[in-house]
Amino acid sequence: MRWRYPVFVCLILASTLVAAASGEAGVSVRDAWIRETPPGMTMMAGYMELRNNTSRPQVLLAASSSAFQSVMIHRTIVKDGMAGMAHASQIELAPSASLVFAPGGYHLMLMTPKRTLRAGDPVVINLEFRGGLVLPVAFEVRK
Ligand SMILES: [Cu+2]
Repeated sequence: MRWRYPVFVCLILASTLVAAASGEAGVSVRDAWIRETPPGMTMMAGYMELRNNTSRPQVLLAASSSAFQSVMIHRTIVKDGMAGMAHASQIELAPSASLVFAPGGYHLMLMTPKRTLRAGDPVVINLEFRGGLVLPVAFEVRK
């Protein structure tokens, strides 16, 4: 099990780099996680807190990840007592505003994982903003 240590150090370095990159980009992400599902499930959900550190609006247009066949931005909506999900084509973050993606609200719908993801696994999801900014964010799978 000696090989585990260098791998672990690399992961810490990788997440530090991702954090540094998001600071420069003007949009930062905190508490990014994916809810673990039983193996074989074709859909998972990702959550995070987005913050716009700039003085202009930032618009999230799309997300993608090599770990999933596709990623969509969704919002859970309750209508007539029934919960459903709607695709959000874009999300505008006002200057200095934060937005929380959480169960029951906005989430990243992660379709068809390419491998089984277990608690503790790191997954990178790229957030794509208007203007061409692409922010790679390290999500952690949690129970
Ligand atoms: Cu959804």
